[in-house]
Amino acid sequence: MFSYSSFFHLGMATSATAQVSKNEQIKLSDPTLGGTIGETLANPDVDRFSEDDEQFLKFHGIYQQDDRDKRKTGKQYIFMIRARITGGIVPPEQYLAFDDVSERYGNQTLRITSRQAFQWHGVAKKGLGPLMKGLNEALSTTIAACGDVNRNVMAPATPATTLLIEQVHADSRRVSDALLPQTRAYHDIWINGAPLKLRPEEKQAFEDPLYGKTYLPRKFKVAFAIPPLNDTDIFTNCLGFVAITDPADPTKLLGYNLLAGGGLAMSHGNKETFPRTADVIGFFTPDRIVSVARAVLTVHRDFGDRTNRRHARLKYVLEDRGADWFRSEVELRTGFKFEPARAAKFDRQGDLFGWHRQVDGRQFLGLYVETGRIKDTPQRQLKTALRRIVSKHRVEVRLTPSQNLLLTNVSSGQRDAITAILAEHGIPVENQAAAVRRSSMACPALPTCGLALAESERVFPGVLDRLESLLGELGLSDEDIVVRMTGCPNGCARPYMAEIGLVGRAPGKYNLYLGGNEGSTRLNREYRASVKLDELINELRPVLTRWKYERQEGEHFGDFCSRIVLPEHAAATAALAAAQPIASA
Ligand code: SRM
Ligand code: SF4
Repeated sequence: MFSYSSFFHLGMATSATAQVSKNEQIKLSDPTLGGTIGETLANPDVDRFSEDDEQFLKFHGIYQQDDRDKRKTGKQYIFMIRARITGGIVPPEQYLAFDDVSERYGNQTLRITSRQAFQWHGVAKKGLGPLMKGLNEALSTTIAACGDVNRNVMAPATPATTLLIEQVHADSRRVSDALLPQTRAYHDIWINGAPLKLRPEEKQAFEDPLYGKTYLPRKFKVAFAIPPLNDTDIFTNCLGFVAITDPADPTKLLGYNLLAGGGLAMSHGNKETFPRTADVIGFFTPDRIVSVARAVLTVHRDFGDRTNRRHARLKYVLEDRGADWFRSEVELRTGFKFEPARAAKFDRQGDLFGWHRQVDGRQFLGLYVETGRIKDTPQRQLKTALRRIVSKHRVEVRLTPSQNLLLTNVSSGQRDAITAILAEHGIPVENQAAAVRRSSMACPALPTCGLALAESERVFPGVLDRLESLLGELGLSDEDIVVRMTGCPNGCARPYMAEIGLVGRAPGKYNLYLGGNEGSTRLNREYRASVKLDELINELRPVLTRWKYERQEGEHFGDFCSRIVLPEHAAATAALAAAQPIASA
């Protein structure tokens, strides 16, 4: 039988030891991933972890950051903690514990991420241990929420559509569990509070049964989707499972189409890095899902580039070696052949807002959360309202991949009381926000993200205000346009799939992308570079105006841009380039 770990020793990584990246050397120095985290945690005289421990901490779901607003007075270290919440499902007791630790040790906000998880920001070092303990006592975990491992597995959030969702969620948990790293360091440090005292050679002797000694060359992302709803942005994941149902019985899961090689990050000015949508590899039955997931992950483990972290994602393996090679490699590891992919069509994304009936007869409420940040403001006390609702009514919370939230499993007797609590805190359940707002996302960027080149979450509401008034002026207020903004080209809010994507280039400047589609199956393209924040709306005005007058019946903004605006733009750019030598001659 094929052994996952044996393959690793044949892989590219070990044969190229001389050139492997610094991160590879750090992982190899302590495959338990414990580093000296426990010792530093116990030392009250230091406010930060070493550079090596910073890398190990990521595997524990923790980022060492500093408040970039305060850099002028010297670095003030803070921590960001990310939970692992498969499919975004948060039972009521857990939600209350999450809220509690955010109040006590964080910055009094809870941040819903673009992968259905929660983040706590602004945690001081002395609060780190208690916060982690609080999360683990609530039977949650942060292990492998970050780092060169499989991250939070996404699955459709909305319980309204089909009974199939329960089966798909069960499979997402099986995959998530099967891809967890096995090191005991997490448990020893954060739960037992007593890191194992191992000698360096003992640490180096540890080998994870799936990941080997050096884990993956880079992060690995998995999502599930049930067509026609692409709420998990399935084509942007390293590994995607598309549920295929029996045409005669839509509640019967026949199997999954396997997608592989999606990923979004790029670097400005580096053409060797690019966003990529996943390839469709083939169909298989649900009983094989764990074996397929492990096989895809180990292909990444063994063939991913360990010398250059900018080229280390699975998408580059697919790009460089091709989907046919990849299929054969996965088949070799699973021991079965894929059937041809079954027909599957995605035609929409996003969430349902307001009250809806679940398939089991109960109800759920979709709530828009601006930039995913659950907080209290003078106008809207969303955090307090949710705490009150969950304490009193014990409803489940579901996080969506578009940074929104659902309150699920609500009985008809609870519905009016929940609506009333929300109203008391300034939150309507009908007409929660304009259509363009509800389809929007932004990444955190400044002041916490160390990689941000420009603002995102903090300026996004203002950008949406101006876009909303422009759409109003043009009589397009009811139009649903997917808008996403990030503070750098890493693409954490998946801007390259949006109808309008804004990507930070430098302080106050953004590249403007147009042309994503409703089903989120198509990448957009750059339309303007380095646009000043104040100029963004002026750039969009003529394009939106043309859309209003020239679109075909029912044509979405992204489709119009893809059909008309981008080809014209490409032709004009080519003409300009052709004219250049003449002009300079
Ligand atoms: Fe991300 C790094 C936030 C989803 C691509 N991402 C970061 C860090 C941890 C910055 C860092 O490394 O120091 C950001 C923390 C900021 C902060 O202060 O909170 C960060 N990423 C986020 C979140 C919170 C954005 C959000 O608005 O919700 C998302 C957390 C998801 C989760 O729960 O696991 C988040 N990041 C994504 C996505 C979207 C997705 O996965 O669906 C992407 C693009 C898809 C992809 O992976 O290709 C993404 N993040 C990156 C990258 C580029 C990776 C690469 O291939 O080069 C980095 C940088 C890195 O890893 O070196 C990054
Ligand atoms: Fe930070 Fe860039 Fe991700 Fe935004 S897109 S959170 S700026 S890494």
